[in-house]
Amino acid sequence: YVYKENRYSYEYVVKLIATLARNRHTKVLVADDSALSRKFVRNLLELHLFEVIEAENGARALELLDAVSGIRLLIADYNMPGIDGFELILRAREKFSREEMAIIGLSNDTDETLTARFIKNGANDFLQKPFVHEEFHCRVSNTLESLEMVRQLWEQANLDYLTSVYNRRFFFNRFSQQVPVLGQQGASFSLAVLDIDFFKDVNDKHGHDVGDFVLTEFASRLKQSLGQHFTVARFGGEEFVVALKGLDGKRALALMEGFRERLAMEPFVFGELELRLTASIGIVALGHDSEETLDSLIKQADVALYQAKTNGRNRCVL
Ligand code: GH3
Ligand code: MG
Ligand code: MG
Ligand code: MG
Repeated sequence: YVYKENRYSYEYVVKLIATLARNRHTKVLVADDSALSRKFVRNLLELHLFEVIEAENGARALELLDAVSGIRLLIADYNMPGIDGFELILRAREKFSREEMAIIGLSNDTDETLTARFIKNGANDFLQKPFVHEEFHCRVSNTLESLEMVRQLWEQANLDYLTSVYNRRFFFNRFSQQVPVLGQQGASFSLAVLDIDFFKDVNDKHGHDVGDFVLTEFASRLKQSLGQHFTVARFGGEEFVVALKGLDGKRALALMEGFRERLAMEPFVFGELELRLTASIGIVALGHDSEETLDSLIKQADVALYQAKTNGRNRCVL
């Protein structure tokens, strides 16, 4: 219909359909004290199938950002009583990075410095009220498109391509500076290195596809078993590392023992195949007042892992 009526190019229409399909699951929070303005923006967004959430002031917007997960775009009016658009954006950016959420500022103020100020505070773009329908949609789709590109780049740089858990690069970025600080604070922190036992046999007997399936399933079981609180990374091959922030050696050992036992009990099912697999786990705890680094911790965990392997596999060594 759009194609015929507007004589858009075929490519444009294909892109539009893809965009609409994506928008359907995209949550947008509209923070504006004017009910009329909110309704206007809501209508424009709904025309393009976005899921719209409204906040009548800055404080409510912050509440909703906490309560509702997966908001991809915040449209924030500048003039609002209490927390205004600037403060809202500053506070929203403390919680949501540019990879997670885009922000567009709005105002009917004619102050020419507003655009720059909004963007300096963390907005991706700015729109002057009143705006026309077409401009609004161009800005929104450009902003979301670049958000998607940044997110994809971020994923390619930080996630393991096969299992989607974090990769080595992410793990080092997150923890190499933290470990010395945690050590000085005397905080509890443990690290576990896991290696699947006789994994090469899986590849040799059943092929690489089954090997890949096992790695993916192993990673997701590990993540599920540990919960959101701990960081799981694949360091390469069939070796995974877990950061157990807040856990001393004893508690880390108990947690990893639980995982190891469940792993050994529940076979991996791939079509007709039922594979029983075990893993060996090396654990190290950060000592109090230590001058440990992430590298030194990993080395020690590797030594413990080697012990677990030579002592007969399917065990944890602390
Ligand atoms: P051990 O109990 O001593 O750990 O023995 P193992 O067979 O698990 O260990 P080894 O290091 O000898 O073999 C690891 C194998 O993992 C060899 C390699 O081909 C395989 N591998 C590494 N990366 C991948 C991958 O991405 N996919 C698949 N399918 N296999 C992989
Ligand atoms: Mg206002
Ligand atoms: Mg192995
Ligand atoms: Mg290995």
